[in-house]
Formats: sequence, C-alpha cells, structure tokens
Amino acid sequence: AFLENVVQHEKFLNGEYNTSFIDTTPELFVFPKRKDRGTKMLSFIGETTINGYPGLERMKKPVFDEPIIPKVKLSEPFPSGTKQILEEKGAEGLARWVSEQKEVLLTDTTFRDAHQSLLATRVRTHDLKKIAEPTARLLPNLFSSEMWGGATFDVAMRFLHEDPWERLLTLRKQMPNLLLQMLFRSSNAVGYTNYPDNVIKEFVQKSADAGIDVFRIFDSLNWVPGMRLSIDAVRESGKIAEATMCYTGDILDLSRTKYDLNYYKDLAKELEQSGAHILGIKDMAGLLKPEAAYRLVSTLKETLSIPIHLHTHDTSGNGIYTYARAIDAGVDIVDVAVGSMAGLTSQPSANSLIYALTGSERQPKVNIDALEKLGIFWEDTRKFYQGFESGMVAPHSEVYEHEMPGGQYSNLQQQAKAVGLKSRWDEVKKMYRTVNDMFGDVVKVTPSSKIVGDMALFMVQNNLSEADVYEKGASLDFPDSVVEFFQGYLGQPYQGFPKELQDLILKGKEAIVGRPGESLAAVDFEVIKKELFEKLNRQVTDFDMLSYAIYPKVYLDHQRFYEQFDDVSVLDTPTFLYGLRLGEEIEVEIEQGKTLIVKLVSIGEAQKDGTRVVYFELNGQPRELVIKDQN
Ligand code: 3PY
Ligand code: ZN
Repeated sequence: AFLENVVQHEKFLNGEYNTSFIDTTPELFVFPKRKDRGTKMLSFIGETTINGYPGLERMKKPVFDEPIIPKVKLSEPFPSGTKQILEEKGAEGLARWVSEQKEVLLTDTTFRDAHQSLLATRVRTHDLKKIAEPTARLLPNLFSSEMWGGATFDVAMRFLHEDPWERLLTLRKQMPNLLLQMLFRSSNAVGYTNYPDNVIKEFVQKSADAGIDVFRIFDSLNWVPGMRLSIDAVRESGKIAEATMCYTGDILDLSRTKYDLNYYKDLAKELEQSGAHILGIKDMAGLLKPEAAYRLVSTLKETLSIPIHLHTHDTSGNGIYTYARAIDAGVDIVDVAVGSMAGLTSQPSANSLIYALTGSERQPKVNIDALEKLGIFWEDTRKFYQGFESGMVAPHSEVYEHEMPGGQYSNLQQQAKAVGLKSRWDEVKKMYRTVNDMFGDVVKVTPSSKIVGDMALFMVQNNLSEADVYEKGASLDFPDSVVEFFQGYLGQPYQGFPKELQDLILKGKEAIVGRPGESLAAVDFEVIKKELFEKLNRQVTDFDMLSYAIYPKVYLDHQRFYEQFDDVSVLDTPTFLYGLRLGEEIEVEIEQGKTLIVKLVSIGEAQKDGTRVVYFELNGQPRELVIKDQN
C-alpha cells in the first residue's frame, strides 16, 4: 500500500522525485496481479465443477434438501451444564460429581467419532456450526460433546481446507455450557508419529486455552510410559485427564491369554495411580461383548475409586447390549451419537439407549424429543457426504475376526481405493487380521492400527502371503511406517516385538526401547515461528506454530491452498464437494455482512490443450475462467 501511495503521488507523477533507481531496478515495479477473493472463490468452484473433489466419484451435483435446524430461543441464557460444574468444582470435584449421579451420563460423539467412523472424518465446520448451539441448548444434561481431536485435526487441513483451531474456537463459543472433549493420542498428539515432549505439553496447554475440557488420553500400544507426560500436562492445565485403556482381544476367550481381565485390571490401576481423573475404556473396534463388559466394569468398579467412561463402536450391532450390561455393572458414562449418525462403525444410538433404559433408574435425563429433532438435521446433512460412506449397510459381526477400529474402517477403505485395491477390500480385511497375528497380537488403534493397515495393503498389493514375508523378507522393502514401528518409535508393545519378524524388517537398523519423545530434540518454538513467518509473510499465532510443528507439509500445503483459493470454508457443503450445476446461483457470505452471489452460466468445449472456459456471473458481472479439465 505504501508503494502504491508513492507511485500515485503527484510529485512522483510530475517527476519531482529522483527516480533514477527505476532504471536500475525495474523489478521493483512489476506489481503482482492481486487476485481478489471473488476470483479465488470462482477458481475453486470452477475446479470442483469440472474436476470433482478428490476421493469422490465425479458425478453431477445431486439435489439436496436443506437440513432443518431445530428451533431454539437464541436470546435466552444457555441452560447450565457440566462446564459450569467444572468451573465451580474443578477437575477432581467434577469427577466426584460424576460418581454421585445415579443415572448413566452420556457423551455425544456426533461431532467427532461418529463422522470419523461413518464419513471418513469429512464433516465440515460449516455444518457443525449450524447445529452446535441448538445441541448445547437442547441437550444441556450431556456429560460432554466429543468434537475435536483424533483424525479431525489433519483431515480439516488436508481435505477440508479449514483450520482445526478455528473449529474449536467457534464451537467453544456456541457450546458454553457443555464440557468439550477431545481424543488425544498421547505422545502422538493428533498425529501418527511421536513428537518431542515440549510439543506435547504445548499442544495440551493451547488446546485447553482454546476450549478443551476433557482430554481422552490413550496410547496406541497401551504403553503407560508413553502416556504420563500427557496426563501430567492435562492436570497442570486444570482440565480433566481421562486416561484411557484400549480394549482389544476378548477376555471371554480363555485361549487368548495375552489381554485377559487381569491385564486390564492392572492397567487401569496403573492409570489411576498416574493421575487419571476418569478412567476411559476405549473399545475402538467394538470387540467388547456384553458379558465381557459386565465382568470388566464390575472388576474395575471394585478396583478403582475414579469414574469409568466407556466408549464402543456398534459395528457388530451389539453396542446397546454391551452398554446395558456395562450400565448394570455401574459404568458412569457411555459414548453415544445422535440417532441418524449412530450405529454400524459409529457409536450406539443415544436415542435407542434412552428407550432401552425405560423403567431403569439409570436412564439418562436427556430429552429424547430433542435428540429426534437433532437427528433430522443430521439425517439430511449426512446425505451431503454420501460419497464417503463405507457401503456397510448392516451390522458386521466379522469385526470380531478382523478387529479393525470403527474410525479406521472407512479411512482404510479410501486408502485401499486410492492404491487400486477397491475390488480386493475383502482380502485387505482378512490380511489385517493376519498382520495383527504376525505382529504378536497388538493393540490396534491410531497410529498402531494404521501400521497394521499399511502392512496389510502392502501384502495384498504385492500378493504376499504370511509365508512369503518370512521367505522373501530379506529382499522386501517394507513400508517406512512398519520399519519405524519395529524400531520402537511408537513405543513398546505389551510383551515386546516378535523377534524373527523384527529382524527381517529392520535389516540391521537400530531399535530403541526407551520413550521416543525423550530422545527427540525439543522444538524451538521461536525458531519455527520465525521460519513460518518468513514462509507465510504474515503474523504467526501459537496455533499456526503447533499445526506446523505437528504437520509441517500438510500445514504448508493448506496455506498454499489458501493463497490460491482463499477461505473455502464459507461455501455450503454441496458446492464445496460438487461445484455448481449449470444455471445454479448461490450466495456465499465471505464475511459477516459481505455476500457474493455466484452463478454458473456455461461451460465451454474442451480445447486441444485440455482447458475449458467456464463462464460465471459474480454479483451480476460476467467472469470467465480457464480451467484445465483433468478427465
Ligand atoms: C483416533 O485416534 O483417531 C481414533 O479414533 C482411534 O480410535
Ligand atoms: Zn472410537
């Protein structure tokens, strides 16, 4: 702006300045053409209209109904909820309050795990923020809303082109009465690899500052040394540390002795002693059978003095039965999703559970009519994302065989599709279990589940059987993630690595046995802030800095996308995913009070070089863009 002022000044124009430097440095006067927001937005819409959205089959934009948002009185104060209890009593006080409740409490996972598990994590903030406030007003008796963490962090940047921190800050404002909960992968934070200790601590503190109240902390190998730092960091932030054990195997199967009732009992005790305010049981694949739930929860209630929070996935169709037995045994909180986002690989339905507990003194005090209304919104919103559905339409009891986490199912399926294995999905699932057994029966949850998935894809893609791996292992180039896992960079699996396979995979590379975070050099936050400032040429927040520290490439790609297309999070989801139909006109509020009216007028024939001219109207003015047709 300064330069523009100078060159437009009358003294400059009258030649009264000494401008000889113009002749020596002409490059100073080449002004880059600034693309305005409207043009950037049109480029994105044009791209999507012509070339589709990555991962979705190209098709004409379907006609969707506008989801109906339940009516709530926005002017009234919010009904008070668990957030106020935390503020009043602190984390320990809140945990005691939970233990005192007669009814079972509910966590609503609709905003995180439900869509991570059903729709490959693709639900956008644009849709969440339509329903966040109605949810908080209509369901003030929830224990919490799980709305952040897990895979939502990287998917937001990678595929949705939005800032995960913005999501958290936005929902925090809209849900001031509820505890907001995140899923935190201990030393892997919200990533797939171990990070230095100071990154973990800083991430916890900034997430707490931005609005997270409950941290569900787990380690993908149930390795407690990998969790302690996170538990301590959460406790220091004054928030709730829900230290969590991942349930795998089957305690009812006496032939599988590795993960038996005693294993879980000892683990739970260790987590309580490590500072957990609440113990989480994370049944990420939905393997906890009803009778196992009863025995496990009964044993833990006798062993622990902190409340117990149970999480399952309904893949097998047995979820409500499992919860019913856990509730009989005294579980304090269970995870559910709004009816139309529940079931199958997602959580059991809140609605169904409430009806199932009719006549029980433990029936939750959550308004069923409100849930039904929220369900109508979600039923229509889910349709926007139909291309990310896994295709599973009925309960899959085979989950007891492959043991794949619900949150991984649709994501691994996308991964398989991307490497051309769509038609061999059944083989991939079988191989997943084979790999589990080859790895010595491991806990499979992000990121250990991803390693098992990578190895399964690798074996199917290369037509390798288990025997082939042992025979040809010396000459096989295993996926990097598998090599790093066997080096100990995700921590240590219970009872160690299978030695023969480890040797084949490592081929002499060194393995560590200590905590990886300890040996990783601390990140110098000032240095990376400066580095980012230089790359982005703008002010860098602590949130930017953390996103970059955890996902350097994804974060920079996200920024580049932003420079090219501006903020596409303002687009409605059908347009974001499918572009526009010929003749369609939409309004886009790019900021409060500033709306663009975009109309797709026509699309020109493909030229020899593969480009097409796309004709728009932007606020009534004709605009043309040249877009390369990639088809
Ligand atoms: C995640 O870590 O994203 C999970 O949901 C694991 O179940
Ligand atoms: Zn889950």
